Amino acid sequence: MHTLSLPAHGASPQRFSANSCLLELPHKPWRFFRHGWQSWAFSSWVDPQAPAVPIRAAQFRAKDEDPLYALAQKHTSAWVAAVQLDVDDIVLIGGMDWGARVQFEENRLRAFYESGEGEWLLVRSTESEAFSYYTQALLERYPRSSPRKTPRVWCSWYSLYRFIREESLHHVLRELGDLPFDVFQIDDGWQISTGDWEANPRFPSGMADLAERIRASGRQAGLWLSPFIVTPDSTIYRKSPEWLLRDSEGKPVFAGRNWSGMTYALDVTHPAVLEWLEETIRRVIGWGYSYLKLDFLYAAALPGRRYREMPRETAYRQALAVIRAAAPEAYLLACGAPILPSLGLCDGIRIGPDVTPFWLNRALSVWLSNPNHPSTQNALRTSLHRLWLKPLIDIDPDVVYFRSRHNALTPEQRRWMADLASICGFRSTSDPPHWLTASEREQLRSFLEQEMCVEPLGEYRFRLDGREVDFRPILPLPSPQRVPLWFATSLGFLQMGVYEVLPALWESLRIRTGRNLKRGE
Ligand code: 9PG
Repeated sequence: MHTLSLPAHGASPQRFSANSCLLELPHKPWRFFRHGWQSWAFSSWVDPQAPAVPIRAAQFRAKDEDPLYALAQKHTSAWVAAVQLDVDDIVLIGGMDWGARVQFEENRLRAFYESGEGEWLLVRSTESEAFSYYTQALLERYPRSSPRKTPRVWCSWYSLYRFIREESLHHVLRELGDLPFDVFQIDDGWQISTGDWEANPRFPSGMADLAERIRASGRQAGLWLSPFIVTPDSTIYRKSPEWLLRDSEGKPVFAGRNWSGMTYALDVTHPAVLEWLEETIRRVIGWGYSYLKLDFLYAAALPGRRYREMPRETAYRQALAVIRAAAPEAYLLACGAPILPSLGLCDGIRIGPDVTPFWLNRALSVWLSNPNHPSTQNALRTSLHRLWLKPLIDIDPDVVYFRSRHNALTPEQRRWMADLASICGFRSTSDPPHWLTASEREQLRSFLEQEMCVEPLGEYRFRLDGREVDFRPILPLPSPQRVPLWFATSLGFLQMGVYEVLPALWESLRIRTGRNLKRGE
């Protein structure tokens, strides 16, 4: 155990190697900066004196948190943490290697690597300077993968959800007209099952045909895959059980429940899994897709027993490197991804949970103590605390809504989303043009065309083309409320059903019956 002494404010950053180290603080810090493990995981300044509150429903812990620390009493941060000692007085400790964690203990910080030694950076300065030292050090260690222009993306998820079919996508593709999107990305719902990455019967012409139509419209074709998880109905789960990651009792490692049901992690150190991964990626590239949204990536780094024993984030990194090698030219967007081990291999990364056509799912998020759960407020908060990643990788704060139809967000809330996307420089939406009024369509067009002049004004405030934007009111976590678990989950899923599932189902039905053609074209 390495004991650190508090650096002087403004002194040059210290770099050293250690397995674990302790830093005693001179007094109780005002705030603790907690960085979530994967894209969706809560990142924010928190009150270090208030205990860490675990997510109440276990079904969410595998998916929304690093399960190893999901029940920890201490605030636990992945790779980097910071404390605020005074005005403009921040102490940051950041791991440079995979598997670094920092915990807040009473009046000290305990930083450690899950296995072996690694390098650390320790600095005391203002918030922006401290993070920028860390970012610069990471940039030297993990240089950007060859720079590809950040594309403007139309993504099918946040309007059509799992109810996509080829006719609906053909229809949206036509009606996008000359809106300046670089990529048309097909999300979850095209595959036979999670694990069988072939077109399902709702795509009778096949995925290569769809890619061809997208490219003929002058855009790049994008496709969603979750290559490290499988569901029990998949061929892999049924026929190659040895490909699954196992826990200490030999049971498949649960990777969380999503829209396809219960998911399980693959053991990505198994040579047969790596071969299958390579072949799967080559196949979709061969169909004509050059933008891949790779989702639920954390599954490869879940704790478990592996075919080849190695630290879990190393296993993840090696599997991602196989994907990169199979798709050297493609734009790779990592989602649900452990942040640090994705650097240098992916082009972009999601930096917050999913947005929703409402501000907050109070039941699933506040009542279940799960600030990682999809909700626009959660997405904005976590993304705003990860802007320091921008020099390292394209940062995706998720799509922006322009529609007022099927949407409970206020114009001010939609403005915050668009402003954050402009600050990140990653622009995308899922709104089908026929869901937009004429003026909303114009807002979308200018959002896609504009290059905003962004001036940081300190503490989550910005000047955008001369207009001041203050994100501070949206940052605080709502105070926790105790509500029975069954009630919270029922109400939470009901809210998703009303705002997300029903409009998507309705749209899918309309397309099938051909009624869209009168209104939309
Ligand atoms: C597709 C989606 C979209 C989205 C991703 C990811 O069940 N869940 O709680 C749950 C949470 C997030 C989630 C999906 C399900 O989102 O971030 O953009 O691609 O998968 O399934």
